[in-house]
Amino acid sequence: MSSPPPPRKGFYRQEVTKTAWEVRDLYRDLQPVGSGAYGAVCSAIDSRTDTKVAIKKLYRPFQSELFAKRAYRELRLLKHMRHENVIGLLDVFTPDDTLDNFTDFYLVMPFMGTDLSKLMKHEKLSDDRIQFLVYQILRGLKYIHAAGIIHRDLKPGNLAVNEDCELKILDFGLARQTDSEMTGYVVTRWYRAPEVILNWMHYTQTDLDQLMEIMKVTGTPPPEFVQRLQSQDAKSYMESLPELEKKDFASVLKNATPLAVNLLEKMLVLDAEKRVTAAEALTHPYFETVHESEEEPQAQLYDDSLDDVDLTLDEWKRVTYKEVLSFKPPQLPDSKETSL
Ligand code: N58
Repeated sequence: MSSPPPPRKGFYRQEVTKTAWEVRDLYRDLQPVGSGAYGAVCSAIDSRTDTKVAIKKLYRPFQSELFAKRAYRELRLLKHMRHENVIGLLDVFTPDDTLDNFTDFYLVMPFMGTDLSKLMKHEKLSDDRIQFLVYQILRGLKYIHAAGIIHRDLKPGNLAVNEDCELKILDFGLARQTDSEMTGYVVTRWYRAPEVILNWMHYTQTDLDQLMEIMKVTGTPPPEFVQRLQSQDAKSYMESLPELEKKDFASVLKNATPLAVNLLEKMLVLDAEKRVTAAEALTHPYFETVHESEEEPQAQLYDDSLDDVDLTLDEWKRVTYKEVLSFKPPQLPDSKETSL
């Protein structure tokens, strides 16, 4: 048997939990942190800055057109994001030296130690921390929305947090949620927006139960809302419901401060067209004490024209390879020596 070719210059090979990783020399001390159907993640140290990074290796991204489209979209989305409160790319590389040999690529991003789901399990958050976290979520969302992107799976597990309580929105998406993981009294289904249930779900009992839980608080919507629904099934279901009145939020949210209740009344509106936007919510008096300058990095519109097209595997490879090679790293903070 012939031995495998040596690693590409500037790269080294290492086995991590039974898979071969081939990464740039500058990323040291690979440690597995998670895996799923779509890929695996390691932490590593970026030896240029001595900072911890997360490296995602996609699992056989070109095994099918569907995987390839997903991989391409993730790369494009991450390349686009440049905001403190949204995960962004520090680097992307492939150990493969030509387009013909292109089979793998690796995404490098800042390492985030925990997420809001874990944080909430371990400790009770103070009002001040909640305010700072919600402020950062809305700043990130405002940016994502300004780019024309909708996050359809915003939940505590997709809100990464570090030791300094700094938050970044991401989308782990390492595996698809199974139907059984979405059934019963489980948090995985609590964070679905009503419009996601009404527009994208298949009206299984679980989806409808969740929608009912929402409407027990928000009340059932007026007929003009039901008329606007796209699906006839959704319309018929909504028309079959008895009318429910909106609850008084202050009596549902007994521990929330009056300003927090007032903001939540505006955010938890069933009809997305009547709900406050992230940008509007940021101007709410609840944030008066954390609101810094209005100066925000302006989002460029994300070009999604390739997100919904069908390409052959070779075409997905070509466009993805081109995106890998054209990546320009964000400005590294100046080292003490060069900034003098
Ligand atoms: O977050 C992603 N991908 C991603 C982000 C987005 C939005 C938020 C811009 C819409 N879409 N998609 C597809 N990928 C990703 C997330 C987490 C890890 C790896 C990749 S793992 C990790 C990251 C940082 N620290 C620790 C672990």
